[in-house]
Amino acid sequence: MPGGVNSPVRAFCAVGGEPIFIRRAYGATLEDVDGRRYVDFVGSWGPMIVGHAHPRVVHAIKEAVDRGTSYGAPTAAEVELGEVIQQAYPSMEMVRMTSSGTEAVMGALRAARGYTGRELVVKFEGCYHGGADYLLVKAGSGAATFGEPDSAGVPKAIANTTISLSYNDVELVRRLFKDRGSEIAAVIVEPVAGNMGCVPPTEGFLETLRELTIHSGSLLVFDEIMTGFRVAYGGAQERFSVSPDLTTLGKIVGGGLPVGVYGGRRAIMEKVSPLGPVYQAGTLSGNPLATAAGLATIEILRSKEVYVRLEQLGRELEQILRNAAARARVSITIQRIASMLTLFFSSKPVHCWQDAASCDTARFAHWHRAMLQQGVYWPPSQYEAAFLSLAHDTAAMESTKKAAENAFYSL
Ligand code: KE4
Repeated sequence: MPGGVNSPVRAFCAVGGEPIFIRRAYGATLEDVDGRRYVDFVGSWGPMIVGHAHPRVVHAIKEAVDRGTSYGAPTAAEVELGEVIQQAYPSMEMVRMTSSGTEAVMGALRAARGYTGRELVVKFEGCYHGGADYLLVKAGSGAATFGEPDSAGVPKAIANTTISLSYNDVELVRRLFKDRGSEIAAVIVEPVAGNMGCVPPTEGFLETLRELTIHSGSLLVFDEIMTGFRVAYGGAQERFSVSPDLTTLGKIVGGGLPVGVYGGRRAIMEKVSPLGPVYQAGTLSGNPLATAAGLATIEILRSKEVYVRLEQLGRELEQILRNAAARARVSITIQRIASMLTLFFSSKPVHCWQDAASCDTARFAHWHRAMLQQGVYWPPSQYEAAFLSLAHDTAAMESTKKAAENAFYSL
């Protein structure tokens, strides 16, 4: 396997050392193949918000597996999961399930292009929306010019269908829409960015995207694959009261099994095959085991106290890290929304990719190794978000506090 992994970030290239091979996980704990235990702040990159191997999730999967693993036919569970999603995300009048976030994003943007008859897609530097060619695109030479491929193998012609702007730069977006609004099929945005580290939207950013897309007949796509059921039960669109035309979900919605979802206004989704001309399909879409895990996970999240507890844990972790850094006189920035946060090795706030790129990644790598050696498994990249779960108990937070104090002193 390239790099010994099935997804690049797992290879620890950004922090050095060998990736840890995991044997099992439970609650907030990972156990590696040598029996060492870690407090887990990766949570499989977001899905494990109720903790690993939650008894109710395990039971739901065990119940489902005895009835078979896949039928390639509709099931009641898919409809039930669709209804639960619709209740939590009223903007998603119709939904389609896939097996990954990448596929959900591809489906959403193909629907947006099919519905508007336009081709141009706008994204933001530092936001990641999975592996579709036209989204592996970085900003072009001029601010609002066509994108440049951000990966080998992405044809220039494909990159030319995407423009990548600077996150939170309202003026730049306004200028692009003034010049080319009528060509834009969709703007896709992480409503709270997690893939350059946690970067919240500045006041008015999401509202401006909403206003400009309505005015120009373009569609607003919220990629809530990370923020969905994370920053609030109803995601960022509930937290910031901005309603997109299309939403993508993933991660938590599958409870750790492969589920992606896209959906939105009925008029748009009715363009999707077999109802309409926009083709999108998937052998394991709506898989019975994955929908069972997703339903069980969301069921646990439904109670209001859950997000009060996750906010408390987020605040506690933030305070632990701030105090430890201050005691060691290390200058950091922490940015957090609910139970997702990033510790930036930077003395200034991070509002966009340029800010994030100026962080001291060498210092982050040293700190990460020091935390790992003390049994804390932090995301192995400065440009990722860390995640808390309902399973992070007092003992987990206490050992994190000790590890952080030592790790900052070791810098
Ligand atoms: P997947 O295809 O990996 O299920 O989802 C892609 C995706 C789409 N949109 C957002 C906002 C995402 O965060 C992701 C995937 N996130 C990364 C973590 N930064 C997954 C980890 C990995 O790539 O291994």
